[in-house]
Amino acid sequence: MRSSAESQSLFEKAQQWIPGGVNSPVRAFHAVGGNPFFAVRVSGATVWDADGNEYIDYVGTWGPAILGHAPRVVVEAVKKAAEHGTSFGIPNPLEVRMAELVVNAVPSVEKVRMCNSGTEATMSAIRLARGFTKRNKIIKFEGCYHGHVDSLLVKAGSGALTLGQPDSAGVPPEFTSQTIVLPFNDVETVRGAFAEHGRDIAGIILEPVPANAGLYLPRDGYLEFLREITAEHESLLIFDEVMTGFRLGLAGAQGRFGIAPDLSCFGKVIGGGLPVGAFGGRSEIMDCLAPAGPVYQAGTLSGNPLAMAAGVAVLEALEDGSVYKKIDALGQELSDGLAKAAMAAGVAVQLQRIGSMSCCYFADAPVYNMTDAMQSDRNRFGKYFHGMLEEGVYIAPSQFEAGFISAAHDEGAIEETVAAATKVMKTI
Ligand code: KE4
Repeated sequence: MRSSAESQSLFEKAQQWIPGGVNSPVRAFHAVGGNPFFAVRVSGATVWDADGNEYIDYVGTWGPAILGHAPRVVVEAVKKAAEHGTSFGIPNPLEVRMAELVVNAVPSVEKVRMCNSGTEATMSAIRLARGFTKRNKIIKFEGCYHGHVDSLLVKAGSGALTLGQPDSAGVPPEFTSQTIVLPFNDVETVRGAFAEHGRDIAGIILEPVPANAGLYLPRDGYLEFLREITAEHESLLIFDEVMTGFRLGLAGAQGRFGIAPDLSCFGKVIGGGLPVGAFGGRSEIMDCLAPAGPVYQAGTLSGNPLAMAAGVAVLEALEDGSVYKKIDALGQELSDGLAKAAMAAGVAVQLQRIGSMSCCYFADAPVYNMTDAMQSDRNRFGKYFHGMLEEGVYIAPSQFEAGFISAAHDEGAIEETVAAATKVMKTI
């Protein structure tokens, strides 16, 4: 049995001063039961907790750690940048280099604005879409999570779904009255929404690969359909690539699926683990942003030199594409191994994967939307989570999250993980 005395003591103290003892809900283990461990160090594919336990980490700080934790290139870049100051609030060369890297990597992005989180990125992209089109309605999809933006916290995914609170307290109905929520992967309801509201729909925002209700893929032709119907009605197609951006390839999901959205949101990977978000798109849209245009958006720490240094180091390390080849191959191996483990134990699972992102649903049928995902056996998932933790493997503490492989994972880690799953699946 893993020792947890120090983490327990820290959690008791944390709960005195931090709501729920955590600074982000999904970390609290509510979906899987028990109390969270407290991390004290991460490196490569490993996390160490306050009691000295170590785990192979498949959460990767929820996506940013694509090179693994604390990669030398990032640590050195941040150290060097810190010697020159931690914040300027003045334009700096690193911001220009970051913008150049993003624009060169993502063909649909001609200009990009940095901010400090994925939430800020999607919130700003929505405002920009409304300002550019002079329309108000936004379509989002059940189970997609775009950060804690008031108008998008409606049937959201991730922690909102995990906590069974798809709609959040504190959001007045007026704030969501312009949000149309539809099932993902369903063409007819989108057609119906445009038939009813066509000229008032500013845009559609979606995760091109929804990974905040587990992970499911767009059905063949679905993204192309969204691209066509938004173009036909002069609405904007907004890809929330906070998770998939620079994770599924340099051009993210839009590169994999060959779709050019009008706006894209980024975060996670582009910050190398420091607080960063970004949104970008066609110049004619982006130039509506202050100070160039009438849509206001700002941030004290936007383009912060430390965050830019970390992000630039990561994107430059990804440029030759070798990391993607490695993590995609390891992703396939992991999914194949877990499928074998489940089969041997007679446990019904749906292993759903794209590149280095995956999810193991405890379900009998494939998952294509939030309704399907809700059929998964969350009780069994909780047992699996804790069983894997005991075996030294840390997966996301919720059925409604995705797992990530980094360039620091190797065959050995995958073999260890599959061996653990083979043992644990027999006990749940
Ligand atoms: P942040 O504000 O947390 O940086 O990004 C919000 C966001 C926006 N869009 C997508 C597709 C996202 O996945 C996220 C954040 N993802 C969650 C994990 N599913 C962050 C983890 C957390 O909330 O603690």
